[in-house]
Amino acid sequence: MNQPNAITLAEQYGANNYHPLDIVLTRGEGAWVWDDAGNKYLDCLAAYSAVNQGHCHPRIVQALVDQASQLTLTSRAFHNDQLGPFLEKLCRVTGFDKALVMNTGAEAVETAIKAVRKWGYKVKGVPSDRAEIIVCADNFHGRTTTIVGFSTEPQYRDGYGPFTPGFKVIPFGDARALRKAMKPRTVAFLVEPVQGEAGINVPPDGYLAAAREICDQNDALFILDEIQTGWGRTGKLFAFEHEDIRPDGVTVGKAMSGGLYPVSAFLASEDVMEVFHPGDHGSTFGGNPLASAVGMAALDVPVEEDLPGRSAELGAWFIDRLRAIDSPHVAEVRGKGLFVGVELKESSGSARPFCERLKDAGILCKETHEQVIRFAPPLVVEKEALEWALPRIEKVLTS
Ligand code: IF1
Repeated sequence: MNQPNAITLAEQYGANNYHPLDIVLTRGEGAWVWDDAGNKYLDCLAAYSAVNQGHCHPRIVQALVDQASQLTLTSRAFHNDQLGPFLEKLCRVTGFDKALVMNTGAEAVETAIKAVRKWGYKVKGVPSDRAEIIVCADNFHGRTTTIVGFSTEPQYRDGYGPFTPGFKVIPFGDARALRKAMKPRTVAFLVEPVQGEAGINVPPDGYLAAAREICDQNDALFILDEIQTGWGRTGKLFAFEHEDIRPDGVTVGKAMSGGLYPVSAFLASEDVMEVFHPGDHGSTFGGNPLASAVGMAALDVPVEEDLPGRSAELGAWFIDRLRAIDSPHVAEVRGKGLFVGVELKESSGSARPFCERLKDAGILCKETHEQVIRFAPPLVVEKEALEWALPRIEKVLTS
C-alpha cells in the first residue's frame, strides 16, 4: 500500500485551521520552490514576507547549522555569547535604543501592549487599569485572544470571547479619526504602516507623519507593527522610512530570521523599555543563542544585498506592468515595493480560483479576504523571473 501522502496525513491528524492550495512543497531556493512531483514554482507569497531573503539563504542556513551544534538554548537564567551581539546589531540597524526578543510576531505585539500599558501607568500617570490603546479597523496583529479581541474580522473573533478591554478601533488611514479618539487615558496608537492581511492597504501620503504629530500632542506612544512590512518589503528597510518619521516602538518578526527560525522583537526607546524590570515579562525561547545566531546573519542580508532597493525598483516596475494588463476582473492594483495586491471586482467572484489557476501556471500566490490576490515574492527575486511570470499572470487575469 502506498505511504499515505502528506496531504492525507495532514488532513487526518492536523486541526482543520487552514485551507492550503492542493500542492506539497519539498524544496525552496531563492524565489523558487518545488513540489513533490518535481514541478518548479515562483513563490509570490514568501511565507507572508518571512523569506524576503529567499528560501534557505546559504548565509543564514550556515549560521543555523554552526550554532545548532554549539549551543541552542540556555534560558535567560544565564547569559549566552550570542544574544548581546544580536541585540546590539538589532538596535544599530533599526535605530532603536532597546530590544526585547521573542519568538512569534504575536508575542512581539503582546510585549508591545504590555510595554505601552505599563508606560501609561508608571510614566504618563494613567489611572490603574484605565489604559486605552487605539487600533485600526481591518488590522492584523496576530492570533492571541487579546489581539483578536480588537480585530474587526468576525471569523478571527468568533467563539473566542470574552476579550481583553482597553482597545479603541478607528478607521485606517484617517488622521482626523485618530485625533478625535485620543483621550487622557490613551497610552498608544498601534497600527501597521501598510495593512497586509486587509489586502495591502496603503494609507494616504502623510498619514504616518500626521499620526506621529497627533501622538506627540496627546502624550501617546506611536507603535508600528512592521512584522510583515519590515526588512525591505515595501521598498525601505522599514515602512516608516517612507515618511521620514520615527515611531516610539516597532514590532518585528518574520524575515528577521529569513524564515529559518521563529524570531521576533519589540524595539523601543529607552524611556519605554525601561518599564520592564527583571521578572516582569519573559519567554522560554525568547532570545536564545540559536535564534540570535540566525537573526545576526538574517539582518545582514537585506543590507548587503540591498533588498529594500530591489523591492522599491522591481515593485514599481511590477505594479506598472500589472496595471497595464487589460483584465475584465481587476478592480485595482495597489502596493508599495514588492508588496502588491490585485483587487478583483465583486463580479469576478473569489480570488481563490485565480490563485489555483496561477498555481497551475507555476506561480504561488495567496488570496486575502476573498477579493485580493497578494503578490509578495522574496525580495531576491530576479527581474527575469517576474518577466517570466507576467504573461502567465496576464493569461489568468484575462481568462
Ligand atoms: C496566520 C498575513 C495573516 C502580521 C502582522 C503580526 C503578525 C502577523 C502585521 C503575527 C502575521 C501571518 C499569520 C498567518 C498568516 C499571516 C497573515 F497578514 F501575513 F497575511 F494571518 F493575516 N503582525 N501574519 O502579518 O505574527 O504570530 O504569525 O508570527 O495566522 O494565518 P505571527
